[in-house]
Amino acid sequence: MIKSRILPVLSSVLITSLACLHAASDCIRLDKPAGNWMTDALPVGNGRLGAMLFGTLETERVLLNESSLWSGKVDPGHDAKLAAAMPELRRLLAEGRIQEAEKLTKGDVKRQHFGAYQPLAELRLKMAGHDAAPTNYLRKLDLARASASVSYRLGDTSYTREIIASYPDQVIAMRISADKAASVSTRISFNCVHKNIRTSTPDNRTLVLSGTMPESGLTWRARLAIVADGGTSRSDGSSLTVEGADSLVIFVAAATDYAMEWPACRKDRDLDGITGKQIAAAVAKGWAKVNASHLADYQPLFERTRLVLPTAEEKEKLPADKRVTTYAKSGGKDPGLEALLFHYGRYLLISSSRRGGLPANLQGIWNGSTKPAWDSDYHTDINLEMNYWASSAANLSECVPPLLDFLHFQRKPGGEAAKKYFGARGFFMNIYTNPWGYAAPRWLWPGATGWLANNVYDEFLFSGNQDYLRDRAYPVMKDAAMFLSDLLVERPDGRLAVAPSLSPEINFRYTDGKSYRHCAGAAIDQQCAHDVFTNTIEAATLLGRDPELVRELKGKLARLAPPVTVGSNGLIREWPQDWPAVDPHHRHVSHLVALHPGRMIDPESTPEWAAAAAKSLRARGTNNTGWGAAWRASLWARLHNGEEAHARLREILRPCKTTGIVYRGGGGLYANLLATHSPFQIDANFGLTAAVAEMLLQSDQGNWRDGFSTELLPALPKAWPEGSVKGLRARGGFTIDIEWKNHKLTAVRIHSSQGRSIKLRYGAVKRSITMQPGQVLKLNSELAAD
Ligand code: FUC
Repeated sequence: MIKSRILPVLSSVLITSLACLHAASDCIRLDKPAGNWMTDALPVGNGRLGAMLFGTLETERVLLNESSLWSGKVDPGHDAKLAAAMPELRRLLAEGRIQEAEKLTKGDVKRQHFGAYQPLAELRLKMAGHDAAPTNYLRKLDLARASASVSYRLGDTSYTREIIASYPDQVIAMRISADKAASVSTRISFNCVHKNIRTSTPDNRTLVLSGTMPESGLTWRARLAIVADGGTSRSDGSSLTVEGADSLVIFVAAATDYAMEWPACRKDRDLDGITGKQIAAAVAKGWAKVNASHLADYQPLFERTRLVLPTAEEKEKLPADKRVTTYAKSGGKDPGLEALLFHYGRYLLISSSRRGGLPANLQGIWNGSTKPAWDSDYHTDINLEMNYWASSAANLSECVPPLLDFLHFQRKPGGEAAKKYFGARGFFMNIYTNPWGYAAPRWLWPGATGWLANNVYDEFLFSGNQDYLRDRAYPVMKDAAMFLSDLLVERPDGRLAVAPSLSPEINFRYTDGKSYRHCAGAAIDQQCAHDVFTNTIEAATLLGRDPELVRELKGKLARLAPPVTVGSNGLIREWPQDWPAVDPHHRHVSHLVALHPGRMIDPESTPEWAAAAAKSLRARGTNNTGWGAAWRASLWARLHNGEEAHARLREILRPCKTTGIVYRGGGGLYANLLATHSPFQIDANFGLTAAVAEMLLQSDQGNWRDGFSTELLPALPKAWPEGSVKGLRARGGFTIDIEWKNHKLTAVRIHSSQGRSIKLRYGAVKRSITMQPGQVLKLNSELAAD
């Protein structure tokens, strides 16, 4: 034990000086206009409203999104035959009669009105006098200010367009300015691909677009207002025209009548009133104050975590697409780009997931297509989970509420499905779902609720916020635990296994040489059940709740078929027997949930499992899709293998050349640094941030009562000889800053919000420290007080 020293928080910030020197590293620069929203346009968002700036000269295009604008409608998808067959199906699986059971899984679950996440409209600005070729063209996304901009020179006039999405004011705001008076003339309109729309211009400064989605009747509104400095403005029913202004500000508000309320999923809302108020308030405040409120809201979130990986200055000035190409060609020699992507993941999460909106979907909130890949939905077999891995470790609790709201909502349709199909308590979530609460078991995979419940418990372990645990996380955990408890069947050996069960999206080759999917007790489901039972027992005990459930779960845990087993080939078993994978290089590595994000496998406490996990990862191959690479980076980090983790990051940091769906060998980045599967799928942006955090700090071993072992720089790759990170979180309510040089730790700063004990570890050096709430400690490379 070392003696602790209380230091004032502000005076002991180690890293700020370094961070200030690296302002350029916060920018994604591009040297040409966007041709395509997906690959080139620059995203801003306030959690609910998203916008993408094209920076096109003559006709500026800004793609607009609202997080609840979905096609489709509530779709029960009921299949009475499957529901009736379920008891028999579960019995056959329990007895290991795979072939007979598989036949009963071929039900007829409907998926007729699932819908897809929709773009709202495009804002178009037809700029007068913009037909010449520009000079000094620069398009830039400034992560530190959460603003996208384009600047260029035409003749002797310099122009700038800047766009932000404000959370406090709930508007998108855009400012167009020039360095010569009366140079801003433009015609403003909405370009919208939806049917059932209507445009109106109630006055010369207001443009309104109204729409109704055909299947659900969901109504929506986009309201735009302009504030011109000088010049004149007029309207014609579908556009506004500004002539000769010195500068121009455009505010856009948007809303739908969607509500996360089951079963209606809609609520009477005065959309004109809501958007009208938002616009009036923004107009009254003006650009400067709206921007100031935006920065006051955004910057504390963004700035609380800062990673510095020194890099050659000239690299920071490269256009992002060239920078990625240079990185890939040089075999990864630009740590600053990796740091930029770490920050980009945080930026994107702050921009796509704030209280009051839906959680970040497969594309966050940025979609320009009526038929986006995988409907830009919520996939629960890795994607939704991965979207929220970074929120805990990379210090963004404020981004978690939409996920909790969504899960609370899903408890209702999912509760009906649990009862109807499985006769179970709790709730079921299909492998994909939507804001319409789609909960029909198209896939007979019951692990989603457990996996997501473990995600949200993890947020408590990091923050230590007991109100959050009691009111938000625990009800979800309890329902998930009861659901998986009720799904257990007894195998002939007396052990309990989840049934029906499968390993998402991958089949096994059974003894008859044929491909099957369903079994009792696939590894992922046993692992999710083990973790959700353990976590629920821990949480219920802490909260003094549900003693009977605790007894039940303890009993089930004692009889649970082992969640982690090693097969005769030395790999972690994915199914209960040594059945080989039909596709041994499949992108999903579901059987390794126990290593990450789970906490069962660890190089020190379970070395044999860790060796089998490493072997399993190698066997699955490299050259992965975006999220596949990001997950593997976190998995290798947990195995303390910084080189493999870094190699997986490098798989993400390469140019992506296609916008089509690629299942194998996909991945990479577009010019706007959005990650791809391909096509664009935001999980790898978030997953990369989580993986980098995991490489620098790990606190997975331990529990809330006894504290967590917290490992500094557990998977530092050779490519990062020097650097610093500020504001990463460790389980137990700690925030940690780390500096290193020549691959060695040089300084640590720890802040405790809860005043608990922490077992610190750097290589062979270990120290246990008990801290007071609010205490800050500075330690040296020997983990001694500095
Ligand atoms: C899962 C993955 C796919 C894709 C989709 C959105 O189904 O297997 O690769 O990421 O989600």
